[in-house]
Amino acid sequence: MPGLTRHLALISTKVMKVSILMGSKSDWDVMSAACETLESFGVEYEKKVISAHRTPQYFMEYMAGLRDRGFGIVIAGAGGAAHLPGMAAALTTLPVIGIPIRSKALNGMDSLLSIVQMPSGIPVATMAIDGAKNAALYAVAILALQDDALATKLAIFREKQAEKVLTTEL
Ligand code: AIR
Repeated sequence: MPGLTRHLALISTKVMKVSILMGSKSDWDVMSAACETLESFGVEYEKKVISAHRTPQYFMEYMAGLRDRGFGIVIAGAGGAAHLPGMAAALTTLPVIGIPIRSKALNGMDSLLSIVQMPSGIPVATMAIDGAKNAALYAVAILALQDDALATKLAIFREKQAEKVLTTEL
């Protein structure tokens, strides 16, 4: 393995995994963007349907083992009375990023307010309604604090994005 590649590979071993949770399979259309984005950065993740209301016991057991299994961040998407991100944050000291999923009845305002209005002491970094891509980018930014190779990938992503705007012709 050439010197630089070997060096980058060694740095990359420090990257922790991301746990992607969603309250229902019906959230997958939105949440898949988080998976695709993490894949494009080469960040390992696990995806899982888990519900604070429908599978409370399993949820608690799953959260208890996360840190020991090498996870560094939780991304949790849920709709309606969306307790998943807040409860996830209560059950781990890992950073939790919440995604309010657009609901039919209230267009996602219920999800947004359920997730964003966390009482003091247990924070959830709340994204926009259906903001799964940004959740993944935020996770990448956190992981990049300890990973130079990932930080470079993020900088390249930003450059390409800016280039796209600057070269837009109408
Ligand atoms: N949900 C599931 N358990 C607790 C909550 N808040 C959410 C899901 C989904 C919505 O309920 O995250 O957005 C509707 O789920 P379903 O399974 O009825 O389609």
